[in-house]
Formats: sequence, structure tokens, C-alpha cells
Amino acid sequence: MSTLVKYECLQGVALIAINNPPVNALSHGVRNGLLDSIRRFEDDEGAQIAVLYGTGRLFISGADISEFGQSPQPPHLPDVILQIERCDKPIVAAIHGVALGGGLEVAMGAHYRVAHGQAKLGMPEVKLGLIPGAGGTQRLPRLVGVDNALKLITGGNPIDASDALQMGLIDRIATDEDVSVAGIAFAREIVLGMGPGSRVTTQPGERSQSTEVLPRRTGDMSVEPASESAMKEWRKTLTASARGEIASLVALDAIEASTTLSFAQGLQEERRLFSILMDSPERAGLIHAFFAERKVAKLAEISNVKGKDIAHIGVIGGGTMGAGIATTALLGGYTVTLIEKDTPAATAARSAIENNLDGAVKRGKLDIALRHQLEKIRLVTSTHYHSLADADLIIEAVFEDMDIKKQVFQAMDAAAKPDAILATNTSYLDINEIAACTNRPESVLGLHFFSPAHVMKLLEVVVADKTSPELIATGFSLARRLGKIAVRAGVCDGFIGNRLLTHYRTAADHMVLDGASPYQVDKALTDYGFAMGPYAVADLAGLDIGYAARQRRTPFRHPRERHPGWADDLYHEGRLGRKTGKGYYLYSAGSSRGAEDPHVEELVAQTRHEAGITPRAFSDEEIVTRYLCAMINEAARLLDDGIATRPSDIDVVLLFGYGYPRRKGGPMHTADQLGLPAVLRNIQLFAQDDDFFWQSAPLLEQLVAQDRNFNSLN
Ligand code: 3H9
Repeated sequence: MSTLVKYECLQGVALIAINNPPVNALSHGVRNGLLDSIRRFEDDEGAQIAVLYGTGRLFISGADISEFGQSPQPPHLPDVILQIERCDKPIVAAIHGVALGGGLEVAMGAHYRVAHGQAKLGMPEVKLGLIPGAGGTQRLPRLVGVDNALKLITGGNPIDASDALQMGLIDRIATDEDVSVAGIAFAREIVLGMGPGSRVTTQPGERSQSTEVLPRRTGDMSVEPASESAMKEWRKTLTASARGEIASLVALDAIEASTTLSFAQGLQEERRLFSILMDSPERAGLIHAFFAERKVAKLAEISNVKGKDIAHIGVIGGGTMGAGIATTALLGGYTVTLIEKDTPAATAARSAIENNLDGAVKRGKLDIALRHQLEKIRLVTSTHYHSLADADLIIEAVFEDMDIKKQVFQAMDAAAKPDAILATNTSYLDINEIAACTNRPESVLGLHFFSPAHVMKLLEVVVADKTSPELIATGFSLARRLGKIAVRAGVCDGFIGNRLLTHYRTAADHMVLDGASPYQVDKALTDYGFAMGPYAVADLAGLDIGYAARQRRTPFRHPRERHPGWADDLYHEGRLGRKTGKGYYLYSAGSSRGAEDPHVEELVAQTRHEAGITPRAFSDEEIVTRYLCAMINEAARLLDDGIATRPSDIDVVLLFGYGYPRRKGGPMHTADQLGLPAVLRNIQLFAQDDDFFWQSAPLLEQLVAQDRNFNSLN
């Protein structure tokens, strides 16, 4: 008997408890245990009804995702669920925490469902590039109707117990804290002919004999087909929002099959579609992203370290970044003091924060009453550093200039209490140099937020030479509370994300110099799946940012570095991107979609002419290959330099901060999929034209020589 599933019988009720921490995933052992328990229940003459529940904090999180990609071991989940459904005595699923994916499929295979009021139920498979593969696409429409099933399965988002009750997914919301107790009570009612089971076996008020209680099988129910026009509309909407992902459209096919085929045929069709997706690169990329996201906080240096308690956060600077950081801190429940240089600037910062909070209310992320409380009670704006005397953490977000940052840090150091943490939001600058100008370098770290800071999920926790492990742990716990994903980065120009961005943007600039148009580059990359191309990104960030970075690097520029002269021309013409309505693109008022501008092409042509370059054509494929190879090559150097802990951390940075298509898993996963020998061959090929930029990274060469991939370093 499996230890992962426990069976016992108490006064006629069989209790089947799944105990597979941390999330009761349906691993091979759990499937075996479930099958054994169901068979035992069938044979157990003393048991009239069974209650199936999960121990720990949730019911079942779904199939064991770590088994995907390996050859599946029987018993397969669909068969286990059929065994549950076909059992000739009723089974009640008692749900608490979450019932997701295969977990909800198990519950739908059971004959009744009771859920705790706080429980969430959902089918998130499309987020992993899959569809429900254990009967979910066939049973859900039978229980809740085609439209609800489409919403749940193609959207992938869970619903709460009250919505589940309303749509008929569950039979009752449990009032007991302990859902197994509620499940037993419900089971007893059914046995006594008082519960919903009595509809099946007895007349109202009549008591059924235990042996007469029949299971209510979802698979026996019929489905009301949706109209042809409704299905057409669904297909249109899903095609428009798919952004190259296929799973939600395949889910639509599977759900449609539930309306045209018998239950048994529908299950077969679902299995066929599920298997196709299981073998897809999209599934591999999305599951890589799932695990990469969870691995990122696992760091040996903080495994036994507790972060400092933070209640009050100071923010220096109320520009877009500072106001965004203050907003996210307020939303995270912190008290915030924001410092600006004068009263008008402080007032402007407050109103920017108010706007951000209003936006959060509009997006349903913040309750309106709480919004006022946050802004009136939790937020102080001031022009005096002494207002920071009580802050536990102070985050500097002023102009990106080393001298200014140093002055600010000295003022922060003087005003802050002795055990306060001082953080910089710099995107590129040397944090060791900043820390050295304070009397507490061990209490200085980088917290690199991404704009808009109250929306973007990524936070680079930048560790300087003297940063203590306690501070690193604090950075990670802060991120958790802010609902962000923290990635550890070392100090270098640009840390992980911006160092890579600089490099792959340079590759893009070289292609433009050699004949591609910035618009073709952007389009090739968005067609590949990036949220934006590099030139649309430049417009969003502001062309002054890129200009300042180029200026800063001018003294160190190698004579062989090629220069995108047109980018400086745009800056000098005052085209700073979206904020001035003109950059690479032209923006009409209030629009974030820019139009192409022939003037930009003229400036580019002028630069080419001055450099004596005869433009050549680039295919979209070459654009994507060069862009990715530049990214991967620099990422390999970054790993070699110890700036990133492991390849999957780099994937997380690009996925959450730089619009890398999630279905491709991140650049390091993509590199493994392409094959490192192919990546290296491309780099060597490109080096034939420019052996200064395209120097292959030693780590990449080493991995190829050893026949290893990036994943072997994870
Ligand atoms: C499916 O069901 C397919 C079927 O239709 C058909 C099959 C034939 N498997 O997220 P956390 C690990 S597809 C294996 O930090 P939380 C996770 O990696 C599945 N491992 O906790 C982590 O490990 P570690 C559909 C899993 O409290 C640990 O558990 N289901 C799984 O923030 C804690 O995870 C889903 O897509 C899993 N299914 O959130 C649900 N789930 O400690 C995916 C988690 O070593 N899971 N782990 O880093 C979730 O959404 C969240 O984990 C959950 C808990 C909400 C459950």
C-alpha cells in the first residue's frame, strides 16, 4: 500500500487521504495509491461511501509536472479517474486550498464535490502549453456548460468556491474549517438520503438504503452544444489573443469534441490532442519557465538566513521610477516616505502615486477604500532627509549619475538609523563604488526595479562585494511581499538584464547599419514572440537613457566598436521617444502604438553613407538568429563572470523584465533547444564579418566541447 495515499474506514465512510507534500501532485506513487485505495473501497463491505481529500494545505495541485517529458508510467491519470468514476459506490471529493488541473479532474471524476469557502478551482494547463488530459475537457462542459468550460480551460485562471457552486462545479461550500469533516458530513447525508445523492436514488424525504445509493457520474451527463456562431466567436477571440501559442486553440477543439462525440470518443480525442501538445516545444518552454521561476530564490548563501523585518520604506526621488517604487511598496502594505528636492516636485510625485493607485483600483488590484487609506495614512512626502530617520530600508531612485548618487547616499547614510538598509535602484552603475562612499557598505545593495515598478514583476537583487547575506535574504523576502520575482545578480555594467540588453541591442544596431530597417528588426522579433522589438523598447524607456549610457561608455569605447550614429542624431533632434511623441516611431496623443517615420530611415541611411556601408538585405530569420545568438553569447560570459547564479536565472530575467516569449522558456532554454553547437557555429559564421563583436564566449565553447548544455549548469 502506498504511503502517499492513506485508506481507512470510519463508521461506514472510507477516508482516502492524499499525502504527497508539498502540493499533493499526482505523481506515479499517488496514482498507484489512489488506484489501490479505490479498489480497496470497492471491496470493503463496511464502507458505503468514500471521501477523497488532500492532507496539508491543499487538495491536489495537478499532475506531477516534473514527470512531463519522461515516458509516462502506468497507471495513467485518465485511467485512475475512470476507476473513480466507475466505482459502484459514491465518492465525495472534499476540496480545500486548491484543486488544479489533474486535481480538479480527479474531483470531477468523483461523484460529488464539497469545497472549502476559500478554495480555488481551476484548469491552468494552457499556461503550461497543455490542455487538461485526464477528462477535463469532456467532464467540465458536462458539469458547467460549454461556455463556462471554455472560460475556465482556455483562460487557465482559477475561480473561487462560490463561483464554482453557482456554475454547478461543486455541490456545496463547506462551513467546517476541516474540509474532510465537511466531506464526511456530506457523505453521511447522501447515505441517509438527505444530500444531493437522494435525487438519484430516492424520493424526497424517503430514506435510502446504503446499497441503493448510486454514484452520480459526470461522464453519463449530456452536453448542451454551444451555437455555431458562439464557437466561431470563441475561435476568433482566442486566435487574436494567442500570440503564437497553440494550447488554448487546441483546448477549444477538445471542448468542441465534447459536444459532437460520445463521452468515450471525446476522451480519446482529448488524449490525442494532449499527446500532440506534450511533445511540443511550447510545452517544454512553458514548463521550463515554471520551474525556473521557482528555483530562482534557492540560493545557498541565504538558505538558513532570515531577512530583516521591514515596515517603513523610504524612497529618494519621485520621478517615474521613484513613484512606481513607492506605489508598489504601498501596495505591499509598507509605510512609505518619499523624499523630493522641493515642494512642487514632492506634490508631483504624490499625484503620480495617486494615479498609479487609481490604476490599481481600475485593474481590480486594489480596493477603493484601501486606496485612500494607503495614500492618506501610509504615504508621507517630504523634502527633508530627516523624515527618513525611522525608515528600515531606503531606496534611492534619482538620476543615473554616479556623482549625484554618491551625494544622495552620503545624505541617506547620515539620516538613516544605524541598522537601516540603503538600496540603489541604479540600472547600470557600480554599486561597490556607491557603497564605498557610506559608512555601512555591508548594508548597501542594489534593488533594480523595472518600469513601471508597480506593474513589472522582476526585481534584480544586486549583491555588491560587502553586501551581507542578511540583506540578500531581505531583498528576496521584500520581493515576495511585493508580489515580485527576485533574481540575484552580481555587480557589472547593467547587471544581468541591462548588460544583455546592451549587447543584443548592439547586434540589432549592427544589422540596421548593414541594411535592415529598425522597423523590420522590431517586426521580425515581435513575430518571433517578443513583446516588443528593441526600437519600440528604446522609445518606451526614452532615447535619452540610451544616449546617456553611450556617453558614459565613450571614454572606454574600443576603436573597432561600430557606432549607431543615427541614435545620437535622434536624441539631438529632441526625439526622446514616447514622452516627446517622437522617437523611432511617431505617436499621436494618448496612443502607445507608434507609426513608422521615413525620416528615421533617412538618418540611418546618412549614417551608413558616412561609414561607407553598402546596405544589404536581411531575412527575418537572420535577424532573429543574430539577436538570439548575441543574447546567448553574452549570457554565457555573464555566467562565466559569476554575475548570474545559473542559466535559468537569466531566463527568468528575460521572461519577466524584457518581454522574452514565455513559450520559448528564455534564451538559455532556447539555446539548448537550438543546440549549442549550432549556436556556436552561427557565432563563428558572423565573426567572419565582424570578429570584434562576435567573439564566442569561452563557456559556450567549453560546453560544446564537453557535449553539455546550459541546463546541465542549472
Ligand atoms: C495537469 O494537471 C495535466 C493534467 O490535466 C493531465 C495529466 C495527464 N507538479 O508554486 P509553489 C512544486 S498539468 C510538480 O512555490 P505555492 C513547485 O515546483 C498541472 N511539482 O507553491 C515547488 O517545488 P520546490 C496543472 C509542483 O504555494 C513546490 O511544489 N497544475 C507542482 O506558491 C511549491 O510550489 C498546475 O499547473 C506540480 N503540479 O503554490 C499547478 N505544483 O519547493 C501548478 C507545484 O521544489 N502549481 N510544484 O520549488 C501551482 O500553481 C502552485 O504550485 C500552487 C501552490 C498554487 C499549487
